[in-house]
Amino acid sequence: MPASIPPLPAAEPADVREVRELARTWADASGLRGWLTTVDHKRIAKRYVMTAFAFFALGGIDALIMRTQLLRPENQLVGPDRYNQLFTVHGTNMMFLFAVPVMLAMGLYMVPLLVGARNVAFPRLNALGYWVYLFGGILLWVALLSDTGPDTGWFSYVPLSGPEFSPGKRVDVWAQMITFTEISGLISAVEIIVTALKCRAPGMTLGRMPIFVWAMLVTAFMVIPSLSMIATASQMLAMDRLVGTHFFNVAEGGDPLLWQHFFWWFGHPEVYIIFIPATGFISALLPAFTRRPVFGHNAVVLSSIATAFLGFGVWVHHMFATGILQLASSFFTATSIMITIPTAVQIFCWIVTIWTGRLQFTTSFLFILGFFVTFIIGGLTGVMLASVPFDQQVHDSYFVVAHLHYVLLGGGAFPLFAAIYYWFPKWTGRMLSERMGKLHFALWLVGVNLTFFPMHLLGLDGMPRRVYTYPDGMGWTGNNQLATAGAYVIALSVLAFVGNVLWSARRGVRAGDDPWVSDSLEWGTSSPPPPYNFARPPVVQGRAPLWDRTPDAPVVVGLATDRREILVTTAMDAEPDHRHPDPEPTIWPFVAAIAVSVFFIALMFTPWAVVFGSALLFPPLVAWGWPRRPNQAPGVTTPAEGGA
Ligand code: HEM
Ligand SMILES: [Cu+2]
Repeated sequence: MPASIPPLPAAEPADVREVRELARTWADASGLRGWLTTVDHKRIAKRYVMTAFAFFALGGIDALIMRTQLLRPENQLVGPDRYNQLFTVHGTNMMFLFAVPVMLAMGLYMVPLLVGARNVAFPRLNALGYWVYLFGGILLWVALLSDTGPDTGWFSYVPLSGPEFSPGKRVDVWAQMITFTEISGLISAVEIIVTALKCRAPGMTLGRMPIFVWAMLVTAFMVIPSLSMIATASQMLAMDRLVGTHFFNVAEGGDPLLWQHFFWWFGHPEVYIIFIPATGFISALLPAFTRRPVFGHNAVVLSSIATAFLGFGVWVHHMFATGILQLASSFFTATSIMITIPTAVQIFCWIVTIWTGRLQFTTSFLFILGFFVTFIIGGLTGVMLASVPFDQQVHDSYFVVAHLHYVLLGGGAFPLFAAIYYWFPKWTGRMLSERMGKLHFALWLVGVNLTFFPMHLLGLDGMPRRVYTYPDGMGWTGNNQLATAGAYVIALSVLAFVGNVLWSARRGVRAGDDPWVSDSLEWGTSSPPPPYNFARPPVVQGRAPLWDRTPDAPVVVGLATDRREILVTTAMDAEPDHRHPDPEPTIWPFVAAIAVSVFFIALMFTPWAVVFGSALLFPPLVAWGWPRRPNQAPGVTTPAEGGA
């Protein structure tokens, strides 16, 4: 930590005329047209985050209905058929429409700012990703409201989800909505990988790349094999259901366990796709609230990478109850326990950072502390479940529901809220209210533990998961009442959060450009950032670019101001390589997303959709890539000038 922090921001202000021209070049059209055509990563990512939170709220209402149903034994609020749809849509929504997209969206917003870039690598593709995600999400919720909600659980095991036991369209909705969200997730991953590797500011060698960017890069590399696996598997399921293939049909030589392997080869890494960005938030935030760099930078980065590799080697721990070979069970127990090692290394590094830091007890920091408590409980029950004899006992019981929520809420939602309190001033120029924030935190901490802790006991008492009611006299009533009360406390806490966001966005204290006196580049431009992020991209001199900056720090000059242009740098050392034109706003990704939606939704009804859906998709793709006249697409790739 520097003794005195050099004046900010060094990357600004460039010459007034230059800035005015940049503002004109990077401006979106006004009104609805601008809204539909924008390719600004910040606008798109903000939309992603807000949409994901809307899905979180819907999933929360769904959970409240389930918890209200389970308040009393023999309750009749919802029947078994509706309850099946409720838990399936809740789980599917929370995983596919909330947790993964919100994490990737945080990356899409913050990675370009943290590496000093003007935009993500492929801005139009990014826009397509958002629209496809939105339409897929709407499909799921419209289906639930019209009594066609998927009802075979968020992992849709065959043979239950096959054509024989699940006729009708419910499972087709599930299979197609998976495809929608996975297209969008894969797009986000490509954006993040290329932006992190090719668009870093000069001087930001890989060794100096912020831990958060590492975390997003590692996550993106996990997304590619795992989400493409589930997208493929869900299409295989759809084909079994719609055109009579037999991938999973035993009678015709297929194999239902194959589905489970496919699903969990995606499903376990998915947990890390949620958790690793969250670890990135913690590493990004701690320096501001402990006033020191994160202890063990290299160890934390290497642990993320190790987690990613090991994360693909544990999937069979979800299948211990299927009668696989004992040797296989032992192997996957070992890997599952092993994967706690890199996570523990990270947690110890953070504890040292906190131990030796000068602490600032902001709401953000409280959420980080809450993460430690909650996530560690989930981690410990995870180690218990990794042991086969224990898992055999509590498989498919409420113990598992308790475990998975402790991990997902502790390891995902707590750090996410911390990050939102930290970056909200970056996005809006205003602070979130600390008083409301502390109320939100207190209710959240109490609510989460009150809801999910009793579920451990219910599970040990033998209460199965996915049951719409239970008989009196099982001894389950008291703990169910606690859990339901907790769910309402969580709802209050979310209301406090939403109220805080709505109020603070308009009335909050003005933040200034760098309210936390942070170390990383995103705070080196104005808050909120201009559409082009940095008038003159900075040149990085150390791991904590703002703290390490000398007063005479150089900046990048020579990028065009009269047309959109970004600087491409080399992957390892971030040396200026060439200037690259950045595409203009366009409507075609939006139109293409509509065509994709018609394609996949019609596919639930007829295989001919492949033919006419492709025909429909062709024109927008052609228009999207149509070359523009030379004077509109200047300087294809010219060598960089200036630079450092
Ligand atoms: C915010 C408060 C939440 C509450 C009160 C809640 C409550 C519930 C309830 C009651 C169930 C059904 C249990 C059963 O009948 O077996 C459930 C299942 C589930 N929840 Fe949540 N949940 C919440 C948040 C989340 C979040 C944020 C995620 C993911 C990030 C999540 C992921 C899941 C999954 C994957 C299932 C399993 C669905 C299935 O059995 O197919 N939940 N939750
Ligand atoms: Cu797992």
